[in-house]
Amino acid sequence: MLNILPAPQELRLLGGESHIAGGAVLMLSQQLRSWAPRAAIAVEDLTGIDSTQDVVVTAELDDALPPEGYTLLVDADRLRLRAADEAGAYWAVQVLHQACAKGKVQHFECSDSPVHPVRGVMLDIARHFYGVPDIERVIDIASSYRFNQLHLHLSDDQGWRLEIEERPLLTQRASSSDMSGGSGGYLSIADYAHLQDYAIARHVVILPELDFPGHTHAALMAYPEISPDDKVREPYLGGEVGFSAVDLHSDASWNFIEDVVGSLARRTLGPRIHLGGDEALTLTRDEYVVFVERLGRVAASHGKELVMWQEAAGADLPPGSLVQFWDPRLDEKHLSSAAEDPDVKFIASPGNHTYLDHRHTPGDPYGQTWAGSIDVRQAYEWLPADVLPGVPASSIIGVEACLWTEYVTTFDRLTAQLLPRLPAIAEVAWGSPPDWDRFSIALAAHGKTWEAQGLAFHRSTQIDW
Ligand code: TNX
Repeated sequence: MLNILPAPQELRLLGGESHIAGGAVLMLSQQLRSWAPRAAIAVEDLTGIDSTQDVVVTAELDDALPPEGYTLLVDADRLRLRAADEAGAYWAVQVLHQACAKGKVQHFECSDSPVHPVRGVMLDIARHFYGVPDIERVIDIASSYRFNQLHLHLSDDQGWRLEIEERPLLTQRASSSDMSGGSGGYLSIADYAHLQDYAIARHVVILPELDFPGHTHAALMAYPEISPDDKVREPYLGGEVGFSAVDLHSDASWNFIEDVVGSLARRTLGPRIHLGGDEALTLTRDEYVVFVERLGRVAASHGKELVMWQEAAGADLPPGSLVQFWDPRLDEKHLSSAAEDPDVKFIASPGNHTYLDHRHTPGDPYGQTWAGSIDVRQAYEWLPADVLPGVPASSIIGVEACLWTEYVTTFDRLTAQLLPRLPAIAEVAWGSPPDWDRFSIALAAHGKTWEAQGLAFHRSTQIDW
């Protein structure tokens, strides 16, 4: 067994195994350097046991392969990597890392590419703040499972977590608390730039989210002129949703939105920004649609594609917009009408399979329950096209796992919510051939790696650890 997660589309063991020669690692890194520099750096961590090498090492760009695709061949005489692009080479190196154990690698051949171009992990740093070192570790975990997007939920009722030069009171007044009475925090402009570079080096793009028009208590606290009532607000430490909204029509609100969206767009390297749109429960549907359509025009005017939560389906969003499905309880008709627009594509984050803030089992002491409990098999056994009502598979370009942090108070609890379920969602996102038995054996092997790395994880009784 090679225990690669997510499993490649095709993988064949060839029998036999080799030591990994330091010379071969060096050669591979040199060959990658000119066309896949990040993969070249990542390969250097594969520690060879000696400096000799008698295998022929090749690493070549092959544009006949599908996007992010790669092939690998490792046998007694050859170490051959081919990739469609830089990302494909990087993923191939991640696979090599997983295939190498204690300086040895079993001989194998594999050919692989992802089904979904967008494979995301969402982290809420608004309810509880997690800073640069923690986010870096989440990026490391995500990219080892070939996720290519980290969605950061940066604002909510409980805190505003990104410095915006034009609106300094956001972080001065609305970032220093969290839901546990802690002192919160925020990402400075330099932190945000650093994290994007860190992520890009691992072929992960950051998708930043500022949530509008609801989930805005913290913003209203910092800038009361954007509220519908000018009330002075205190930090909100509770876990209710849907009670806050900016004034929908005032110039003050739209100047604010222009400032923060403009700043976010200018500082974001990736092609997309997420502007929320969930649970705006104080608005009528008509008010909501008018608001998000204007919000979409603001995003477009700053040259970014828009991602919005599912409630925005059915509104007239700019071409290239993505709608993120999350709540299987919501009205289906907006989704299916959005699906008729060929310009609108979908990300699948069904609450009952991908919401990693949920309990693993009903008896867990922490975690949400509104979508039931989600054990690792529930996170594994689903198909995007089966869970998005009225949306054809061809319109679903992404899968994202979401970690909201109302109940996530420490980094250990954070990883114990992610693991072992994240690799299950990685397989759905990558589109690996489903096989629970194969997956559960591989997952047990990964548990040993997490242990060695000091990563807390949930010991699901569904896995023979
Ligand atoms: C719904 S999902 C929310 C979040 C909560 C989450 C808890 C979504 C778009 N909104 O505000 O944190 O449920 O599971």
